Amino acid sequence: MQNSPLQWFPGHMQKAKRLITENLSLVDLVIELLDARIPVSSQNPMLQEIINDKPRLIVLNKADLAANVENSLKIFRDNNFPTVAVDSVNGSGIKNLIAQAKSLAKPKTNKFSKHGAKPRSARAMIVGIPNVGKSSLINRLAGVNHTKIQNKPGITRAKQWIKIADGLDLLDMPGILWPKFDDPEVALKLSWTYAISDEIHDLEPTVCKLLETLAEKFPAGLIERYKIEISTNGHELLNQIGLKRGCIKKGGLLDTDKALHLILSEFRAGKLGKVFLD
Ligand SMILES: Nc1nc2c(ncn2[C@@H]2O[C@H](COP(=O)(O)OP(=O)(O)OP(=O)(O)O)[C@@H](O)[C@H]2O)c(=O)[nH]1
Ligand SMILES: [Mg+2]
Repeated sequence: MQNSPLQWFPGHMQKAKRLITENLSLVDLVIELLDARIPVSSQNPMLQEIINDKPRLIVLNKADLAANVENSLKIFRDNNFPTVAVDSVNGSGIKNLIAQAKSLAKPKTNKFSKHGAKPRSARAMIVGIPNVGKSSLINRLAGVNHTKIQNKPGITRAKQWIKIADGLDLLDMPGILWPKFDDPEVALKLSWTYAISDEIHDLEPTVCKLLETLAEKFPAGLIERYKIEISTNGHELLNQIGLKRGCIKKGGLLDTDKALHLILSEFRAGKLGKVFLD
């Protein structure tokens, strides 16, 4: 069982922090990977403190699944955080990411170009909460599938430098940061997007709340996918979807478990439309 709040007791947080701190001295900048659907909720509360004055590039990943991406970019940039949006699976935004990373490292790399020598490559490391797409981004940047990827939180392992482009090297060991567990609203969003694993919470209230939120903010996706009547009651929505999609037990009763998993997996795959939940 990876990535439960139990895994992240204070000793583990200290260890995660230490691993990042150790690598920090090796890099010129930190790439902070966030989920574009929940760019605030997917931030680690202590990152700023951990990386201190090291240049930071914010990357809004899974932009293909997110609404309001331009607005999110604007908010971060207006607050003086260099920020780009990417889709690590299909590769959109990656060129811009590389350019921005190199540019942020310039003050450091240029120091080595005195006397006309070629500046050394910029060095970066990726950090982010579980399942945000760290391995996918590394693979996309590296252009080869040598990092283990799986849609399950907490499986990243490895360590070496990868040459990404002319002038950019990446540490092939992302920093795994703990998600925000304290605020129940935030924890809910992290469960929906699978930064917190399904085994450790009760799926029914989680999914009902997701359906209520989607019905309120993004009803078109629900209607288009399931051809249901929009309601403000999550159980009512769950029931309608389950029955429509044949999640039925003997005797015609709703197979709740099957319906819950179906909805979560379709939501996470973007089949209910692009969303913004922060
Ligand atoms: N649609 C979409 N899916 C993505 C994107 N990036 C990653 N994913 C998916 O998100 C899931 C998690 O990706 P990983 O790259 O394994 O995430 P990670 O941060 O390395 O996860 P851990 O190592 O478990 O902490 C996988 O199913 C990926 O295919 C993206 O930009 N768009
Ligand atoms: Mg990984």
